[in-house]
This record gives sequence, structure tokens and C-alpha cells, in this order.
Amino acid sequence: MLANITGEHEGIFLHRSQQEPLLASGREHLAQLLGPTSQRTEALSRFEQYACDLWDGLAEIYDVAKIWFTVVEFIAQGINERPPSLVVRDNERLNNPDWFQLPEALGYVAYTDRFAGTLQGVTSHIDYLRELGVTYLHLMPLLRPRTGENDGGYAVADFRTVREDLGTIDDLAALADSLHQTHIALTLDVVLNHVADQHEWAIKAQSGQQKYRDYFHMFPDRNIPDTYEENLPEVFPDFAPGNFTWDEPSQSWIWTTFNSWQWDLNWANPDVFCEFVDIFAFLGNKGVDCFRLDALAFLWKRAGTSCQNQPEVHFITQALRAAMRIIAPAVIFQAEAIVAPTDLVAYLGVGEHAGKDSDLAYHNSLMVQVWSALASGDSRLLATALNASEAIPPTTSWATYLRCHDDIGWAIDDVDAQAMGLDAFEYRKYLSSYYAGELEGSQARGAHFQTDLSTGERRTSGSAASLAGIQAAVESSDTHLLTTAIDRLMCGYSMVLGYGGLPLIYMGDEIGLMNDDRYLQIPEHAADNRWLHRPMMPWPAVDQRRDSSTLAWQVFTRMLALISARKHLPALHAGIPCIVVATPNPAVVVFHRAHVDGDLIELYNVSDAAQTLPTSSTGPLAGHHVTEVLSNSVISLDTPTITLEPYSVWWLTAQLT
Ligand code: OTU
Repeated sequence: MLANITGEHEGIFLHRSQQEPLLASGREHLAQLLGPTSQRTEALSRFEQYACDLWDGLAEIYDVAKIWFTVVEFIAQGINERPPSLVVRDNERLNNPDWFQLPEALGYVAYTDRFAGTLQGVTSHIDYLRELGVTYLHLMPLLRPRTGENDGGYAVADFRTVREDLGTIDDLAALADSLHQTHIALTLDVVLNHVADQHEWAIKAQSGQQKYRDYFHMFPDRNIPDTYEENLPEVFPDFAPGNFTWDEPSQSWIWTTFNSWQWDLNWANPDVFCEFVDIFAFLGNKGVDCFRLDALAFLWKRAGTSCQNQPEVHFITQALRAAMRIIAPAVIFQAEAIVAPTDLVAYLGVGEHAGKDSDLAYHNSLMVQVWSALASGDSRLLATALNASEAIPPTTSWATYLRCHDDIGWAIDDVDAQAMGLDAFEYRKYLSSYYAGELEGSQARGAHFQTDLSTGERRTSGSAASLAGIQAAVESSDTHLLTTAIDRLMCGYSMVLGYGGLPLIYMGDEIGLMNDDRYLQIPEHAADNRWLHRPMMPWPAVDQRRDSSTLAWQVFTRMLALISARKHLPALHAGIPCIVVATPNPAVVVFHRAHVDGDLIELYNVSDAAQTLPTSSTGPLAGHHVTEVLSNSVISLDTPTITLEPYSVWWLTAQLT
């Protein structure tokens, strides 16, 4: 990074200037293009600060000299169009860069229509979000999708228009403004890997325009597709087998990793890069604070590989991130890379990308391990897997979650499983059977999603409450089962809130919302059982959160207690690593988060029986009087052992609350 960057003089890019005079002339070009914006000086110094990151990212994949000035022009336009109110926000964020890492940060994930009908409707539910303590709202895809099937909006036909029934782009800006006033950040999906076949670029490609054919991967015959196909897995083997689709109008095989109407973009084409700088600037200037980069792992294609997690993905992200840091420093990136545990940390920037990649990434390994521990009643695999993962850069954060709109892919690493004496394939099969409710003793009510006949792997759909056993308990009117199931759900959510990172609550989980099979009546949804856990928000049930005789109350009250306890625990800052401590009793998970203001030791009984373990498992707290923050009680850790009730959770700290 460059030190001492001030003033509009030549020779700023000291160590680069001999090699790359274009860096300096890029700055001059920007200086000429910037209008009399109030942040001219700041924008130029941001360019000086991040131009090298941008250059290095681009240089790895494109002929950077050829596109440098064009990229600078897109950046200039983004800066010139940034509204003054968002410039104020930029400065606030620059002064508080860890806003998404704080213990009080809390995410909520919802579909606009399913949560509140329209964007304007969301405004009228901001009070509810505030009641929960939400500081980060991810509204699921809301840009104009293709007509007909559209993968829940992940087949975008226009990145600059809002889906008609949800509102307009002005409604989006107005909502962002209202959210900002109540200290809630807004996250939107931007699908980088593909666009809908009805997107203007695809239509132009289909009609033979070479410029746009180059935006995609189009092949005249099966030769190249067949070569790639040898190593490509299938994301949707049930309803979208294969990775290429024959397109009659263009007489081409088109790369379509997901559905046949989701056309993969060709990121080797710098025009695609520039288009997305422009899209990010446009949406960022409407007030979007974070972009969830959908299907990021798939951007770069390399024959002989699975075409996932290729190194180029990180150079592309670095370049996009640098461009946005210059245009709109308030904006951050959330990587959506649901990949093997060993590939995950790279999305938060490792090695040369440290601090330059995404700010947030889904911790899908934690999600899988929590469900796995709750099924097996055993914490050892979780400990092995989580401790095996590399530390994340301290300026980044995991996005932790128990459920999302997608299925659960059982990402159990073969090596981790072997270390536990487990056969990974058999164990994954066990988990999917367990959560489909097929095994003796399982109260889960999930469903199999996408059984891959070639590998035998299958994934799982179902809401958190239904997977935790709440649905089975309600259906059988068994109050004991219900209490246990609620405890199990809360044990899982407590790990999500206690691991460290930005916890994401998936809409409805806070009131124990169950599976909803009405998707079967909607023709475009019927084949995709992920809609089982994408229900409408039942506001009358939400209102029951004030009635202590209801399920909604039981779950909501405990969720609020967790959230408010979390806020006051400095040890939960996302920049601090979480160590999973081995204990002699494998039914108890122990997290240790060290902090100068007091260590936090968290105990989770992941089984349905009471469990005793040596008090020494509480590490530095053993022998002391400590506070259990969830019940706000004082516990004396001066006995040789401690006992936790089934699924109970203790968050222990020496700190007085
Ligand atoms: C993402 O999914 C979205 O979250 C899904 O809802 C979309 O269908 C998909 O992209 C295509 O846009 O690509 O990086 O169900 O876990 O496909 C991983 C499988 C993804 C998802 C996976 C994921």
C-alpha cells in the first residue's frame, strides 16, 4: 500500500511509476473527468490508495493497458453520480470500518414480497426489524427477473429495474434512505455468474451480435463442452442436468451451470467487468450498502477443473472491490461461495488478496457442522472441522447462519471425517436421511433436494423449525417433544450468534416458522422444493410473539434474549477468532473467544440428555465466580464438574453484566 498520499502532483505512484506510468495518467484522467463534486479531493486520494489493487487485479486477467482508461471513466461516472447524502454515509463508514463486525451487528434475510408485499411495505415493518435489533437487511433478489421460471429471482433480466410488483428503483432508494435513518444497512444480490436468457445482452448475443456473443460462452458444437463436462459437477441434476444448453436461434451450445435459462457470463471479457462496475455504481448510488455476490465461485472456467474456486475469481473480486472503494467507500461485498471448507477462507482474502477480497462470506461449514452436531449429539467433527479452518483477516467477518433460502449441501470434508473414523460419504448420507426424518429417533421434517444419481449425494430442504423437530412435535401435539425441539433450535441459533461473525436470521426463524408446502400449487415453483422453506410471513402469527401461550412467543423471546446478550459482549467482535475447545464429554461444544475485556466461554449441550463435564473445560474461567449472561445469573465454577441440561447453552464471562 502507498504511504503519504496527498495533493495533486505527479509521481504519486512511486514504486510503480517506472513500470506503469498508466497508473499516474489514470489519476490525471480521473481528475479531469470529476465534476465539481464536494468529494473531489477525497475521491482522488482514494484512487491513489486503491489504484494498485485495481491494477493488479485487472492485470492478472486482462490486457490492463487497453482497458485502464475505460475503467477509470466508469469510476469517474460513479463518483460524479453519487448523491451527497451517500457521501456523508461514506465518511461515516470510513470512520467506523468495522460496523459489520460489531457484536451489535445483526442480519435479517427476507424476500420483499414474502415479508411485506412491496418495497414500500418493507418500510412499514422497519419497527419490527428494530425490535429484533436488526442492523443489516438482506432483501432477496428483487431486480427484474425473466418472465416464467426465474430461480427465485436469480435469473436477472435487468439490473437497473426493480421487479414490477415490488416497486420502482425510486422506491428502492427511498427504502434505503429509511433504513439508513434507523441504522440498518441494505444488502442486495448481484448475480455475477449469469444473467437470464431474456437479458438484453443474451438477446443481442442470440441475434448474432458478436460484441454480445463475447459476453457468454457459446460453442458451435459439443467438442469443447464435452471436454469441460468431464470435470464439471451438476448443481441441479434433477431439473437442470448438464452444464450446457442448445440454443436454437444462435445455433450454439451455451454454458448454463444452473438452469438452461441462466446464461453464464464470460468474465475473461473485460467488457463484462466494466458492465458490473457500472451496475454496482448504479445500485450503490441508490443506497445499497452491501452486494451479495451470488455464485461467485463459478466465475472462471478452466478446462480440466471443476470450474469453481479458480484463482482468477479472487483477482476479479479484488478489482471490483477496489473500484467500489474508490466510488462508494460505504459499500462492502458479501461472497456467496457455498464451497468445500478448504476453499472457503480464500473468499475473505488470503495471501496477496488479504484485505482486498470480500468483507463477508457465508460460513456454510459452521452451518453444516451445527446441524451435524445436533443430529449426532457429538461435537468432535465440528471441533475438528472448525479448528482446521484458517484464521480470517481481522478486517473481515463470517456471515453465520443456520438456514437460508437454499438447500443444505452436506459439506463434510473427507479428511475431517476420516480423522474421526467416519466415512464421509456415509456420514453425509446419514445427515440427509436424518433431516428427512427417515431415521429412528429423528424428529426432523426436511425433504431431499437434488439427488445426484452419479455420486449418490443429496441435499436437504426444510425450515429451521421443521428440521429441529418443531413441526413433528406440533403435529403430534406432544408438549415434551415441543419443548425439546425449541431447545434444539435455540441451541443451534445460539451457536450461530455465539461463534462470531455477522449472524443472519432467516425470515420466520425468529417465530419458529415451519415448512410450507403450498409451493406445490405454483407451477413455476413445484419442481423446486427449496420453496418449502420460503414461506409468506404470517403477520397474525408474528403478533402472537406477545402471547406467552404461543410458539411464536417462546422462540421470539429467547431469540431476543440471545440478541440482547450478544450486543454487550466485546468478545463477540467478528475480528476475533473462535477456538473450539476439546472436552472429555463430546456431547458438549465449547467455544472460547479471548478478549482483553474478558474472555467468553460458551458451552452447548448438543444432545437430548443432561451432560456432565469437568469444570476445567471452562479454561481461564474455572475456579471463578462468573456470569452466565443468557440467564443473567452468577455461577461459581468451583466444583469439579458442571452439568448442562439437554440442549442448554451457557455463555460465561468474568465480566459483570
Ligand atoms: C445461489 O446458490 C443462490 O443462492 C441460489 O438460490 C441460486 O439458485 C443459485 O445461486 C443460482 O443463482 O451458486 O455458490 O441450491 O447452494 O447453487 C453456490 C444450491 C451457489 C445453492 C448453490 C448456490
